[in-house]
Amino acid sequence: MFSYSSDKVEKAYAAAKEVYAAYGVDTDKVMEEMKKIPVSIHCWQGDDVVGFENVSGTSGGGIMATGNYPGRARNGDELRQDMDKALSLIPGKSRVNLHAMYAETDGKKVDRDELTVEHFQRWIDWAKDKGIGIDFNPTFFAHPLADSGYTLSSPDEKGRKFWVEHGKRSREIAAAIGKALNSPCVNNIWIPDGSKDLPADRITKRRILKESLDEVLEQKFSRDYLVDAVESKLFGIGSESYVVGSHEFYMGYVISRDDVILCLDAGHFHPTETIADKISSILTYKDELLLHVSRGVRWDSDHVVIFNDDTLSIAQEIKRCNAYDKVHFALDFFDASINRITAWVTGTRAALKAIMYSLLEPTHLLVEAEESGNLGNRLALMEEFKSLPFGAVWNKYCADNNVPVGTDWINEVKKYEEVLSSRK
Ligand code: RNT
Ligand code: ZN
Repeated sequence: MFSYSSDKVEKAYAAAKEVYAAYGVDTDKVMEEMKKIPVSIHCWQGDDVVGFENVSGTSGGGIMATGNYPGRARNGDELRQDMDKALSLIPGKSRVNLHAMYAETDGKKVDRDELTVEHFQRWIDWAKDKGIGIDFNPTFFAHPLADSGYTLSSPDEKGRKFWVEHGKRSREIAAAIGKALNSPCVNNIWIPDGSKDLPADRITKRRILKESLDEVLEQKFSRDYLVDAVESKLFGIGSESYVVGSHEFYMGYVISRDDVILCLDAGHFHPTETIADKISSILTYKDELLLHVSRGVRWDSDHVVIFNDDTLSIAQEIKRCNAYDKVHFALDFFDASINRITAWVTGTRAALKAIMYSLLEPTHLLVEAEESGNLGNRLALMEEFKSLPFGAVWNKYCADNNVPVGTDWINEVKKYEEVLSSRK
């Protein structure tokens, strides 16, 4: 494989800088801007969404990690070790996204309605040490009380109460994390609730869900520590015919309250529907938005993110709306069939590339063509901009951030296979 010398990186960058400058884009400034746009990396790619609660089997709740690549992280230390490796191959400052199921309870059984921030202290210390932020998610699946298929929308009052309590505790934990790390923690509520076959009554559960969310979100926290989000879905495995928390449901919910934002997951819509065009609509009504950048492939909503048109148009939309300070960019995928570090690094580097590509776009020239009514030029420029020397700027950004340039990181993962293969 080809290894870039620093001389090559510098020379190519100097040439690229000149080209972009001619189009009115300052590449140095773009690299500075990149630093202010953290991508939130989900911990659950590292262990196939299993968690540390010693309940074996699949993740349940309408999602499923397939594959059996060796070396799945089995505890907090292994997961952090793996994330350390991945983070060392990803340029810039990322965030880390946790789920309540990654609580560390020292072998004690602590149910989800009993969790407190102390069960996440190791994560907090680790993140503090690295100077990164943490985001959080209550876990409303992989639990006996989720087996009915319903959690916050459950007509069974005992089950519902349990999940409401879990939701409340998760917000407390998230706010404490945000405070400890001095960076607002995004707490994202996603519930799997839904039904395989046609329900006779769709509305009762939606009404219950609204009530439950109101209860969970009742306590006020400082926006400096906590940002509340709700994530919609169209269908999942075993919830093909009905998902209580649909897009329309949560759109309505976030419009009805100022203090909760919407989460759009790229894999949660009709298979040919993309989320890029939704961004500007939502930002017309809301100041903030959470994205789960993922890749849907047929029935699966969670393939590893790649630098494709969908990912790119999401980034372009954020850039064109001038909204990188309003949109929380998180990743959500899990592939157990390939090296899990490779999955993290590929997906995150792809997302960062898309962000950088969008920042390097001479958008003002596109808008100028549009405003002057020259739509032929708008299209022509869009096409020509696709071959601007973006790769040279990306390589320079990696080099400046002391992470491998080009394909070099793949060797690092290869060396790390030794650690993975020792986990028998
Ligand atoms: C599931 C949602 C959700 C989960 C994670 C594990 O369809 O996308 O975000 O993937 O919470
Ligand atoms: Zn998601």
